[in-house]
Amino acid sequence: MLYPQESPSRECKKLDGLWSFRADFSDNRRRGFEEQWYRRPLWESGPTVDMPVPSSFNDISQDWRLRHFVGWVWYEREVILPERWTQDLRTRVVLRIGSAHSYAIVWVNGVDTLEHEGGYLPFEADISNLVQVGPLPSRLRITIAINNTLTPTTLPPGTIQYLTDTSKYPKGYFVQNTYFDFFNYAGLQRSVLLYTTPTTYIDDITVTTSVEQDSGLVNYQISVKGSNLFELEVRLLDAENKVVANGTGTQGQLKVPGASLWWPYLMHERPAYLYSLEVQLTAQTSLGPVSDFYTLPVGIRTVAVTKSQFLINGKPFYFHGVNKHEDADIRGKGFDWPLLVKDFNLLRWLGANAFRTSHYPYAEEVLQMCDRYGIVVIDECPGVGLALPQFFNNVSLHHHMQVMEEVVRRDKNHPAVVMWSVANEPASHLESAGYYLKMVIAHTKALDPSRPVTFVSNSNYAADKGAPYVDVICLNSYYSWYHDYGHLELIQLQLATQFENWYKKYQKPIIQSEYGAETIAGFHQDPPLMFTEEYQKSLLEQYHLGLDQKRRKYVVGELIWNFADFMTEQSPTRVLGNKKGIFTRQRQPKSAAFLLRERYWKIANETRYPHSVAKSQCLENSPFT
Ligand code: GCB
Repeated sequence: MLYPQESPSRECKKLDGLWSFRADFSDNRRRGFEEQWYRRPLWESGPTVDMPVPSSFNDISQDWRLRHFVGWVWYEREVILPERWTQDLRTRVVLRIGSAHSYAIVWVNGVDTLEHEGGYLPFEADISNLVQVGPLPSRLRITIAINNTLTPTTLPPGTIQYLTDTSKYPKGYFVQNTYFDFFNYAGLQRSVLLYTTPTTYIDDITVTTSVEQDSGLVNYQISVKGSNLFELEVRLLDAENKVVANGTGTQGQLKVPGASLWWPYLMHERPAYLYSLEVQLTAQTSLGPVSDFYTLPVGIRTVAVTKSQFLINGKPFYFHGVNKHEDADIRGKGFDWPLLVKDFNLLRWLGANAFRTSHYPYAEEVLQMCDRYGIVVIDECPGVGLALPQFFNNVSLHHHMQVMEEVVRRDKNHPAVVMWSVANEPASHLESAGYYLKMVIAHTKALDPSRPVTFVSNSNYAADKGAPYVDVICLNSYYSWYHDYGHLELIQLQLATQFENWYKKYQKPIIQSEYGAETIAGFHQDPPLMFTEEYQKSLLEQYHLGLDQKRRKYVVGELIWNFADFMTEQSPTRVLGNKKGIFTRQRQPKSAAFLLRERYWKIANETRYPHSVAKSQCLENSPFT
């Protein structure tokens, strides 16, 4: 699924802004369907409120019931289309929803148009038939019903628990149980937009790259829909807009002698080099000729895994980075440009070269920034909270595979994405989980043979049933936090044992994919005590000593938990959310951020190519120091 883009043949109309909104508070949450709220303007069925899009709906209003709402919410918006969209029958009009968590039904002018299961991923429908009827039906009413309920077969899974003791709970009382540690924000959290293409159009482009001696090879495959009578021209342009290779047809290989490779941030003096692949389609249709243009950024790079290394462009790559969440005050998981740019400025300040999209695929704009800034991504699907045996069933497995298809289809062309993660902390000691993970991983590898695949484990090395199928072992451990809390002196020993056991058994590179400590900004205590900034720093220091023992051997990365504080469900162990951030939720540094920054820049200077460049140069010359 190509990211919507303006071009000489395509127009985009973003529907960001205020939508009408109504949560269905009826007992069975189905009044909206019973009364068919999609048939008429939403306000005619009852009171509506203004709701910004993109945003989660939870933290916008003063109504506590909305913050914790479980069930169907309704969004509606009217749009006026330009005449050329509705009158020119060579134009195809598409409605695209960036994400709707977790199940969505879409009506256009009251007509059932589209359904989608799963949040965090885009879906779209050709609505030309609905808008190109009769004289000027240029006013369009879009209604979107979204259900945020998590069940044993959604991803992430959850359960609905009815509490039936009438001495404690009112009749019909239920709670949503989740098995992950972030707030289940919902709504239209990414942009909704309309875009056009010609009726014969470039439907998809798949690019893979390799390097042969001095040349970069760009393999492309283009899918065209709408007609079989077409021609395709392909041009590859360098960063100065000079054509460096060209081709024709639906597939081919472009050779770029002396190619500039895409390198991660701080790994090379010229990181994140991007070419542009310009695709031009010309076709004959019954209504006359049409053309379509699409430009895809392309980074030429290779990824490979050995028994003990993660290689990018044939050189050992060390992930020194973070885990993130899409999370901020008020907007929840709603996409926000200022937040995005601030986060990338912080990542670069920190000297981070990578992050994991814990625990779901992030907005496409995030990955585009990663391509442009050289921030390497472990792209994780929403396979989080697979904690109970009943979650490993065939329906879930089928859905999980479908989700991986959608993730790979959306993100396959990003050079920044170097590995897929199919799950976080599944109950991988179960036999059923072993089979399940084997199937999802095999499916993902078949979808994309060019990238390694992993899942993130917190199981014991001897018990884990999924590890045999991964390319890289990713381990979460919280020594001196959830185990032996307060005993910082045990971290090095326990970490060494963890690494040695796993490496001895599997002989695969290992990433410490999570470690960290809950820290309330402004809490201080020396000698360090839990929850203080000093304790977070000391815990990190102990981990770093342990990591350095194995760093040049087979440990290929460390990702702190977490980049920033983030919201969770309420619980006695969470103080307004998870506070393991090295930045606060408002993106201000805790003391640990400075410690990590010193470490990451030091590691960056040690692992930079070509080595002939003065080692301190990247630190000294960086505009971000
Ligand atoms: C984990 C989870 C992450 C949690 C974190 C914590 O292992 O992967 O989602 O937020 O621990 O802070 O407990």
